[in-house]
Amino acid sequence: MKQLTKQDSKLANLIKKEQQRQREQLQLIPSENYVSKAVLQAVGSVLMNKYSEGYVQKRYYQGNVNIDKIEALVKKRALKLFGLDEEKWGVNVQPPTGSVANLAVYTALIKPGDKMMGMFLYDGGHLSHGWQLPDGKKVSFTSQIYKPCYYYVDISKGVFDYEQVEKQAKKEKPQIIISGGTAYPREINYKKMGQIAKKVGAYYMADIAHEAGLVAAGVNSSPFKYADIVTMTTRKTLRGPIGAMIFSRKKYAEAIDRAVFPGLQGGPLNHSIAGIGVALKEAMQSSFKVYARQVVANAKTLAKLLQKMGYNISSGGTDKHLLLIDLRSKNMTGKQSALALEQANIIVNKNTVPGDTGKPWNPSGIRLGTPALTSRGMKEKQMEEIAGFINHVLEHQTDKKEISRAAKQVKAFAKQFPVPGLDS
Ligand code: DSN
Repeated sequence: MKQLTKQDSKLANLIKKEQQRQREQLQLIPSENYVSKAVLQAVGSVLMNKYSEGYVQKRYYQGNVNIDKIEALVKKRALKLFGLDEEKWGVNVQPPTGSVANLAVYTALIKPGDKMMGMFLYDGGHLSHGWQLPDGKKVSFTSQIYKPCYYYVDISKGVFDYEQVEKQAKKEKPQIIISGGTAYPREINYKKMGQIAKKVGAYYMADIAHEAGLVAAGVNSSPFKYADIVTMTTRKTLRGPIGAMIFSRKKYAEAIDRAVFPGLQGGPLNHSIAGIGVALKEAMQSSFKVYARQVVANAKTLAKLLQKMGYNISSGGTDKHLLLIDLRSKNMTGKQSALALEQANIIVNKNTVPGDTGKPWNPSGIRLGTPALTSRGMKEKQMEEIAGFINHVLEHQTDKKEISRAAKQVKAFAKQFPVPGLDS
């Protein structure tokens, strides 16, 4: 940071403050992680100087000889990591985010006004799967273009009843069915979802943004056998930089490429694509499997411990990297609890829970995840300490003295664990 500090100390200082924050706080937002130094170097490279509209060997501008090789390599690695046959599957690595990737899929496969069926947001779905508020307000652009409908968890269990999902699909007759989202703690039955989509003549898109790293490591099941399209972001459990990928059966690949460029975007983020390539190589190592297994073991441990402390864990536990605490039985709110935890250096996000009666900006739950903590080398033993911190802060959330005492303890605890990309 020497050059930056000399040239722009204001910005350099803010970046240093963020580095400090990432060291001193416990990062439990399940969609966040720490990339390696190698990923940071690729993303901070001169690749960002180049415009590369188009695709490998089909660019609109000259000078893409190296970019072509990079994009081809990243695509090859992406297919290899998920065990896909290049003859049967295509992959587009250019979307800058998951929402853009999803929009590209809809643009390629369905028409404006067509129906999309996704997981209800309060039950763990995502904005880009056609979210509109229960009062009809079309919050996501996808719900303005397409007609959204949803499937729901069984409120008493917090899990999907696939017979109900099938009934709903038969009633709604959507053109595309989407699984995945941001806050469903259980594995999705991809086989069942694929069968339901087939029965109603819909495309099946599995959005595995959250689970991508766990699927790659074989720790969670894979949707590729059953889905027409699989989308994912690269920054979550896959531990890459911000970016996204769209995997599609070969017959849809050309339409999807056209939808990404020139349909929705111009020049791709070459630096980010290279960073994704580095992360994909890292994810092929046996150490990544160990990491992914530990992510899930940590989440299960945290869920069990919090349950023992009297918290209502949505669906009774987790199969993956995230858990959702329904705070209604404790007479706590998501917003207040997340703020108190932040003051104590524990970073989570407020979240809606199944059957939520609160508002999205003050919902009844908080969402916790273990990918970032695990990247810092934390294991079950540390989850015990963290569960203790969380419980203590939640129980004393209006007690300023207790919160500031906890903040000091959490900071000292966090600083013992190196942050990848910064300290290792
Ligand atoms: N913002 C992401 C998450 O936190 O789950 C989803 O896009």
